[in-house]
Amino acid sequence: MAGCGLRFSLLLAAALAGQTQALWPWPQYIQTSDSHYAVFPYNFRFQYHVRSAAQPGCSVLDQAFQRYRDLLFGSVSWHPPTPTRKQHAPEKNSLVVHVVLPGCDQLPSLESVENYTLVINDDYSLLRAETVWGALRGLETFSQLIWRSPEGTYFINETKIEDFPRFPHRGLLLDTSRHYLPLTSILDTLDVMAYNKFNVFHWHLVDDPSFPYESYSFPELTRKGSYNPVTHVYTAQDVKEVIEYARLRGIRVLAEFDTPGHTLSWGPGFPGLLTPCYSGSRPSGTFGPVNPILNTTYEFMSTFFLEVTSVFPDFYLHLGGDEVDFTCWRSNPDIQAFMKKKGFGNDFKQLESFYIQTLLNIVSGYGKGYVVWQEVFDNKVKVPPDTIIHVWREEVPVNYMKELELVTRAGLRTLLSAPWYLNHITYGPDWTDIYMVEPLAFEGSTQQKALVIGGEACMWGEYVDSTNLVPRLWPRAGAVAERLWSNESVTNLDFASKRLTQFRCELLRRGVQAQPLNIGYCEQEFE
Ligand code: CP6
Repeated sequence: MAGCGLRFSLLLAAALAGQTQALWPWPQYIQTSDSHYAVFPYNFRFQYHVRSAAQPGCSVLDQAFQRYRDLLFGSVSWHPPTPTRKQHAPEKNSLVVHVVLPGCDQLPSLESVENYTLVINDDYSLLRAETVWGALRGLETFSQLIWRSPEGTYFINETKIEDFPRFPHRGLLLDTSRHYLPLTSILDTLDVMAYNKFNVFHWHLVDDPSFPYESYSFPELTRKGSYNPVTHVYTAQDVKEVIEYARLRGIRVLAEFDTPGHTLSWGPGFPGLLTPCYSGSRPSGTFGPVNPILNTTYEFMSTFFLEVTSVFPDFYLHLGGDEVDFTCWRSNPDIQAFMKKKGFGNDFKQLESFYIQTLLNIVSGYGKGYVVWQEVFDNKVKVPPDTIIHVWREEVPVNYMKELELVTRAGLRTLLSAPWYLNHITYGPDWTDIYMVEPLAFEGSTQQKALVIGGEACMWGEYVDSTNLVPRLWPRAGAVAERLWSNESVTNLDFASKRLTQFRCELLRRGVQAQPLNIGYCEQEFE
């Protein structure tokens, strides 16, 4: 990386002089020049290279070509302008796309290769990628390179980009339990995720307040657990639509069904599932976490997760395991007796471990991998070595950097979210703290650092619904997106600030109500 600093500062100067279009996230390697080409919408087309493994009929790329054409030039039929001045720049009338491996009908995965090379020069304009997923990333970059002169002519500069993600898991969590998010909010979010090169939608589907997931094995869960079983549910068709919409954008859907805590909404639809809390010697009428001492609980979980396994095709499921409150378990005499029988003493972490271990066995029996919140590791649950530990706590029991050190020292893979809570807002430019996090700034070997597979921005839903989701997400989530995609040397705040401000204006132009970063204006406001 010795040459990186110099290359970077030269580009910085060029970008600030307004010669380079603002790219977000910043690519790994880029070389540009002042010479540019005109792009005429009525002439321009995306083309498959003759030797590309993907050809017309490839759903992922055919549809991406259409989307990017619409984004760039508008979807209304385009009339050639009468040029007021003679156009001196040579013309580029196509982008040739060459994909090496077939796979248009597959799903993206943690192992997907997203590398691409984009070359725009006198001889050709070529996007080359190993996979369709890499081609999607390259198309997004291509769309960010095109700029428009005040007269309305489109241009693209001579450019060479070689790009790849720093981390393979770049996620965004939406919580659809605290507030129901309409399907359109989710789909719109997937679009903007793709603009930011995010590749995992972590769907925190259900939680204490509501159960909007429509279960076909246990329809009562939805009927009794959703805010409204007609209007506030995700039907099987909705879920299919989300998964396909995400796939077409190279985004995985990581479904979370959080247990044994955060499950109050499951109770009414499956009586007996939750632990009855006691007040003195009598049930108080309130309920706690899933009851871990009953066979019926595990029978239920077997059936429920068999369904979930077939509905969500990603290899991974998120099984939660966070914030289990022991008060209710402690109050219940049956649980106390079970603890005694098992020799757990007074250590409820062992009971929690018993539950989680049994659940993990069920789910791994279905051939799935899993992600769990960090408490599962903190509470010393014996987990299979391929478990992914999701770090979310900032300071407790240890600082999150220390937690990454401990998890990776145990040889487990990990995801970082602790510094990336987008639902937390403060006055002022609060994206910079998010941006300046260095995920590998912990004590550890190279092997340990390689176990950090990425991270996720989280939008918990207590104070967020479809009215404020978009401006709260964008462009702030972009700070996480760049941290997870770009080279670790990309940390200059002035450079980031200029590009993110411009990217936010581009989001407005694309119809995303992204909030301002600071004082200023965009050319295309309020469209
Ligand atoms: N809901 C669930 C939440 C949180 C978690 N799990 C949460 C709590 C505190 C903060 C951030 C998130 N709202 N189910 C923890 C992963 Cl600061």
